[in-house]
Amino acid sequence: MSDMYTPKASDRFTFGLWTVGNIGRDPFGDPVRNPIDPVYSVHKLAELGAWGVSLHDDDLVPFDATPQERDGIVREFRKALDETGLVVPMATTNLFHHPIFKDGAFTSSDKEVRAFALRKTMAAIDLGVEVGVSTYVFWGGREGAETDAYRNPADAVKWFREAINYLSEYVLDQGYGIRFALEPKPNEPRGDLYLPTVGHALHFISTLDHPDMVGVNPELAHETMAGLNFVHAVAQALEAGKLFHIDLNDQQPGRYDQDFRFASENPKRAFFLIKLLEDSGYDGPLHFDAHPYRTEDEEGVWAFARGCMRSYLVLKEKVRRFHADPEITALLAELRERDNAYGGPEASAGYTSDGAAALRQQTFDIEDMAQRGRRYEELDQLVMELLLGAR
Ligand code: GLT
Ligand code: MN
Ligand code: MN
Repeated sequence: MSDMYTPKASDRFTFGLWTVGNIGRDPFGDPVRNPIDPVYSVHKLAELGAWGVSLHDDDLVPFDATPQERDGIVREFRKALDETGLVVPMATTNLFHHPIFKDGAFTSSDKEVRAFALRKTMAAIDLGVEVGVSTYVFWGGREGAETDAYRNPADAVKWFREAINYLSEYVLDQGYGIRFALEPKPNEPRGDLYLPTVGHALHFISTLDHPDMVGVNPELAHETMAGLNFVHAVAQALEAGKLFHIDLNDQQPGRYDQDFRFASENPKRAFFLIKLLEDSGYDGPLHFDAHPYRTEDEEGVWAFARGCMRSYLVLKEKVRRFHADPEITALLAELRERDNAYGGPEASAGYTSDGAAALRQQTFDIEDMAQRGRRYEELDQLVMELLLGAR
């Protein structure tokens, strides 16, 4: 069956190999699904209408593979990409699974571990470039602590910076022409992670040697875990020109990292997110970093993947209808007209001492300003009725 919500390559949907390949292990239970061969995932995702896949080095090439094994695996994988037309816009390093990273990778207190993490990442960047990536993600899953009794957290930030600076130079030295995207998360698997939110990451980027090469990869679940509004985080990243990539999924606040199917928990938030992305002209990958429920077999995995993409397209259509809805557009126009009626001195004109003097002299009708209703109840209800299918 195909309808207007059937995804196609031009929709730019991508999935991590680790998402559809998630075997449903959790801290309390063993895997419930068999591992899926990346080559098979590539074919299945292409069939479902995805545009690309992303990967950790270890998703494709096992940690202990020999160079010959590695080359064979990469050859087969590239063959699958050629056959299907799927692309790999993003890759990343697994710096969290192996026991050596138990106290961090770039921020490990152990200097030798920090050096190994750097070398592993260089090799993973080489692999990413070999499969055609343009963005390289850094998620510091183990970059954090349960206790601050030993490591000074400021040293951790410094080591993190040194690693990103080093790897930026590596990329420049190799002439790779790729960009980095930092992915914040407040906690899990560590008690607390460094660079916990998009805001922290944005400031950190401004302290780097090559800030232009580095942006963010915000994840809906992660900001939501921190109790924050993901749409606002993405807006700030966009406004700073730093939205290099995005991880779409869903999440209830105050829970473990649920990584639910996109829009399955809070479709209204997802609607405002899509509205922001589409209205801003974001043209990067729409990357799903979510997991099928642990209850699912393989069929459920593909239903999950299809569901992520369909929900995006359904809500994108709602965004189109929002902009075309006569009642909504009339209300917006009315509000805007009144909001912009003021013609006196203001911040957008920039500061001049004459302007500031004029502002001091400006007469404001405080009573009238205080009385103005915002009509957001009306507007939000129109949005709700649109989402609920009543208009
Ligand atoms: C891991 C994490 C994700 C990150 C991935 C990239 S791995 O699944 O939960 O949020 O994006 O390292
Ligand atoms: Mn993620
Ligand atoms: Mn997550």
